[in-house]
Amino acid sequence: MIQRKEWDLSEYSYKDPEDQGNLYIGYTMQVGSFILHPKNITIVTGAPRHRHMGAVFLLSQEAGGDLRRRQVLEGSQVGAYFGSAIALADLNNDGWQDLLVGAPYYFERKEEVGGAIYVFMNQAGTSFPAHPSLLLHGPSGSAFGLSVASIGDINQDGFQDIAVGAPFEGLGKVYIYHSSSKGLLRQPQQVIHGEKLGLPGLATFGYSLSGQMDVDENFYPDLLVGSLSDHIVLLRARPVINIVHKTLVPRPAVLDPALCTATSCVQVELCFAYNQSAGNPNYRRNISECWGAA
Ligand SMILES: [Ca+2]
Ligand SMILES: [Ca+2]
Repeated sequence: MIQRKEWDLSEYSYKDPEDQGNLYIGYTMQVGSFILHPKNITIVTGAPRHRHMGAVFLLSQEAGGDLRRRQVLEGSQVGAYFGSAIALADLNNDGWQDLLVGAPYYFERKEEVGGAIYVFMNQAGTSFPAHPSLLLHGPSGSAFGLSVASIGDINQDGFQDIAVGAPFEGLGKVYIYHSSSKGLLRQPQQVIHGEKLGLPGLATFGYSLSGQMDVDENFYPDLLVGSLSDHIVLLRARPVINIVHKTLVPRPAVLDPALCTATSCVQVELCFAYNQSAGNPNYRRNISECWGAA
């Protein structure tokens, strides 16, 4: 690994003590703090051919340019390509980054399962459990988990949300999951179907994902979805609006056609106010509207 600093390059290398070769370490990679240390960064990298089952390596930087192996999370099925997609997100909001690992070729023949996401909850920076706390599956042949991304808090409830691609399910689907203080919720909150986007030629929708950017500046993070068919789709998160007061007052309350004029028969006054969770503590906007119509 080469890390660019301000003016120079720092080179760190990892030498596998078992030297198996061809494990494809570095196939995908995430770097951050609050993984195994509050300040020091941990490198999380997938090796989908490790012992034919796949693995995710957690490495720390050591003095002298070495990367030290801190933990290895291993896949559970030959050929599932465990570790070919990874994402970090603090799902339960305890301050520590949790880990999601894709295994898109996982299958269970009898249950018609194809593709999996393993969810590993961080044990307060000490380590990750060897077995996932939650295993999500897609349908047969979907390659569910070929992509996974942390997409920010799209519903502004204080918990990070996750997108998972299943690019071979029909024209491709993207599953949106919310989380809570207990971690990721098992049932998807939303499934976005490539078929319903009405884009001619679209296929393999959800092959890649990139989240957390607010491109339209409405304080909600948006999501980019890639494909192999020359399409990139931008999905913009909509604001969550709560109507807090509303009144509807017709005058007169009882209509008398004899009192109608040529231009007016009844007057209606509609008033309402709403608030909007914007996720930005500096965002303040009081909006109230009042209309009268005759
Ligand atoms: Ca956490
Ligand atoms: Ca959320």
